[in-house]
Amino acid sequence: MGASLLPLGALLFALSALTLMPELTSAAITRHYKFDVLSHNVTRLCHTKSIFTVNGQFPGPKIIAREGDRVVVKVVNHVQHNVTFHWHGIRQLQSGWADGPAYVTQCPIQKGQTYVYNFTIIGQRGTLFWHAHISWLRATLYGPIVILPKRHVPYPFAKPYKEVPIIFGEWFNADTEAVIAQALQTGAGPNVSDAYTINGLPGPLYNCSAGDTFELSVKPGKTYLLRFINAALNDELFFSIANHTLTVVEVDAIYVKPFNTDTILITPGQTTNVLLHTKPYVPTATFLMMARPYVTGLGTFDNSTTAGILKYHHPNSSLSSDTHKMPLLKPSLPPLNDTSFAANFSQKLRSLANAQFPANVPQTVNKHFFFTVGLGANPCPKNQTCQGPNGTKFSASINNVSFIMPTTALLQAHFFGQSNGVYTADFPNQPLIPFNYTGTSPNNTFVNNGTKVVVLPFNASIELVLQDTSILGAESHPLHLHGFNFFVVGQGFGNYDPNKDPSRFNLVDPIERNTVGVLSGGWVAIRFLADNPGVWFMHCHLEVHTSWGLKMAWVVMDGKLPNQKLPPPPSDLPKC
Ligand SMILES: *[C@@H]1O[C@H](CO)[C@@H](O)[C@H](O)[C@H]1NC(C)=O
Ligand SMILES: *[C@@H]1O[C@H](CO)[C@@H](O)[C@H](O)[C@H]1NC(C)=O
Ligand SMILES: *[C@@H]1O[C@H](CO)[C@@H](O)[C@H](O)[C@H]1NC(C)=O
Ligand SMILES: *[C@@H]1O[C@H](CO)[C@@H](O)[C@H](O)[C@H]1NC(C)=O
Ligand SMILES: *[C@@H]1O[C@H](CO)[C@@H](O)[C@H](O)[C@H]1NC(C)=O
Ligand SMILES: *[C@@H]1O[C@H](CO)[C@@H](O)[C@H](O)[C@H]1NC(C)=O
Ligand SMILES: *[C@@H]1O[C@H](CO)[C@@H](O)[C@H](O)[C@H]1NC(C)=O
Ligand SMILES: *[C@@H]1O[C@H](CO)[C@@H](O)[C@H](O)[C@H]1NC(C)=O
Ligand SMILES: *[C@@H]1O[C@H](CO)[C@@H](O)[C@H](O)[C@H]1NC(C)=O
Ligand SMILES: *[C@@H]1O[C@H](CO)[C@@H](O)[C@H](O)[C@H]1NC(C)=O
Ligand SMILES: *[C@@H]1O[C@H](CO)[C@@H](O)[C@H](O)[C@H]1NC(C)=O
Ligand SMILES: *[C@@H]1O[C@H](CO)[C@@H](O)[C@H](O)[C@H]1NC(C)=O
Ligand SMILES: [Cu+2]
Repeated sequence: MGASLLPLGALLFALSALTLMPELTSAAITRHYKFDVLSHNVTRLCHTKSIFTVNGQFPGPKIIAREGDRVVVKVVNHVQHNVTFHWHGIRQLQSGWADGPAYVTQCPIQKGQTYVYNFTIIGQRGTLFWHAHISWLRATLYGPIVILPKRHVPYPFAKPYKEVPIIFGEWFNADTEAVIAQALQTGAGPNVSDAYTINGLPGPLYNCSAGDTFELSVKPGKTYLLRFINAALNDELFFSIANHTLTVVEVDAIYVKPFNTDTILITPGQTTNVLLHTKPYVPTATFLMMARPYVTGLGTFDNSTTAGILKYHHPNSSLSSDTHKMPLLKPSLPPLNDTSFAANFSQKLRSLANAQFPANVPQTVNKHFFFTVGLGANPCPKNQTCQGPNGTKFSASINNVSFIMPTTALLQAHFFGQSNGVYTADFPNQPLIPFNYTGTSPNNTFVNNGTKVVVLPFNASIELVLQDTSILGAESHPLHLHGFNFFVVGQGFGNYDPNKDPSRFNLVDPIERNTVGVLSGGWVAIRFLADNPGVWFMHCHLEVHTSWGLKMAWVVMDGKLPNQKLPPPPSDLPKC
């Protein structure tokens, strides 16, 4: 088919689609992984419990690939619980069947079943992570994804001496499935975790945990690339290393304009790469690295601190210095509720926006959306007493719709034209009843519910304002969008003002990412191009809020050209 037969519009589409195609250089390879989902007994804080693992590892195995590579992960589920996996932040261009959220893009992999996730990493390099995407199984089923640049393509910063993934988690002595089941039954907030972890280890600040401490042993005068991932279920985290400055160079697999900071803030679902320049000499001290939560909600939370140790060893000796006699220095972390730190930190994040790594911010918008995000309540069933606010049950919603999970996957229903009875396409573009979102809450805090989606034409340019509400307490919500990166073009406190705020949007070098913290008592504005056909989940990455219904899905239709269509599902796609 000659291009000259196409109308000009279609030709432009074809050209822009071409630039999205993977560069099929001989260097691109297929990386094969096998994930056996197993139960294992693990001991932390002197408490042994059975957890789900991949291949018996906790945290799970690291996936390493280069930009352009294909990744094939064969999952075999050996446990009683249903499972799915999500490759968090991977764009899944035309591979929506591999995205993973249960009942959104696939039915779960049941006991004894196998499913092969098969996708190509296109136009991304940096740190991401994988995690289970059903109920609260991601509590222990998670691990890093490291995407190296294409061979012979350097980082836009000095080559680090070593690279170290550092993945934060949340340890519960209790069974996390029992914790969320109990909370949904009683209507109360779920029991909180017993510890935060660094690479699965709580560290020395907890009882019975000093032996489970992450240690980073470094040489003086070197640069280390630390790849931070927040895989905690329900908590944003501040992190700092005593007496060391961190240079942020990448978030969510997008390079940023480097900046120095003593402390980073990382929400669940976010990743942050930093350069750590070690001191030019071997200091006579060891240094704690510590993480503790940033919390804005009114509920109880785990206010504990996880710690690891940074220690130096002599470059020409395999012997570490006698660290026992040395002082152990602690970093100082911001107050647990430091929202101004959160606002300032996110302001500092800017895309590189250069010729090699442009910020392709949509300059015009086809469709505007305004979504409130926040908590609410469900009435208590008549024969029960509930332990949520004022005897109700906790809930959460977007535009007052608390999302009900379907019993079959949305993507299958969409692809085979069987949406009837599964979902409706009437998700509201804006709140049905406007109110003062960050002022005094309305008296009626009950939410509506449904399995509602927004349907978007292919290549629509979207602007979405996410507005926190103060219902049952203003709170920071890390919103995660599947299938896309978006640009964070604006943020502010209070209510978004559609007349004044857009004039201050940054359409030049805004940060591009997949998870953004909606400011507590404020809003963020994001833009993205709906260039990926499929069904894409969007939800708060605080797992408790997702469980309460703070989630929805976008259905992006196929485009006209063959390479703008979602291919049919793989033959081993699980059935419901
Ligand atoms: C884990 O511990 C329980 C109780 O202590 C025991 O019954 C079970 O066999 C152990 N499981 C594994 C996989 O070792
Ligand atoms: C993965 O997908 C590619 C492209 O569709 C296909 O050629 C390949 O056979 C698949 N691999 C596996 C193991 O399913
Ligand atoms: C939650 O905490 C309460 C109070 O400590 C306890 O009674 C309950 O058993 C816990 N629930 C779970 C599922 O561990
Ligand atoms: C660590 O920082 C503290 C406070 O800034 C300073 O007093 C101390 O000398 C530093 N120690 C080392 C070993 O760098
Ligand atoms: C954490 O919370 C507990 C219980 O509310 C309180 O006793 C303790 O002082 C708090 N710890 C910190 C470090 O804030
Ligand atoms: C943060 O917490 C401190 C101590 O609990 C309190 O005094 C302060 O008012 C809080 N700040 C905000 C912004 O909520
Ligand atoms: C309340 O009613 C529901 C549905 O009618 C029933 O399933 C449940 O067992 C009842 N609960 C109690 C505590 O009676
Ligand atoms: C509970 O009800 C009281 C009295 O009606 C009201 O003042 C309060 O704001 C309510 N609390 C919540 C959390 O809804
Ligand atoms: C909304 O509530 C805030 C806080 O009470 C108040 O400052 C603001 O004026 C209110 N805005 C409007 C439009 O009423
Ligand atoms: C909430 O209820 C109070 C007392 O019943 C009433 O004075 C107030 O106007 C109500 N507020 C709204 C926003 O409906
Ligand atoms: C959905 O809302 C209806 C009406 O308020 C309520 O009866 C039902 O329990 C809700 N369903 C869920 C799953 O919350
Ligand atoms: C697993 O998923 C299937 C399909 O949705 C469902 O029918 C079944 O009840 C689930 N099994 C468990 C143990 O949750
Ligand atoms: Cu949330």
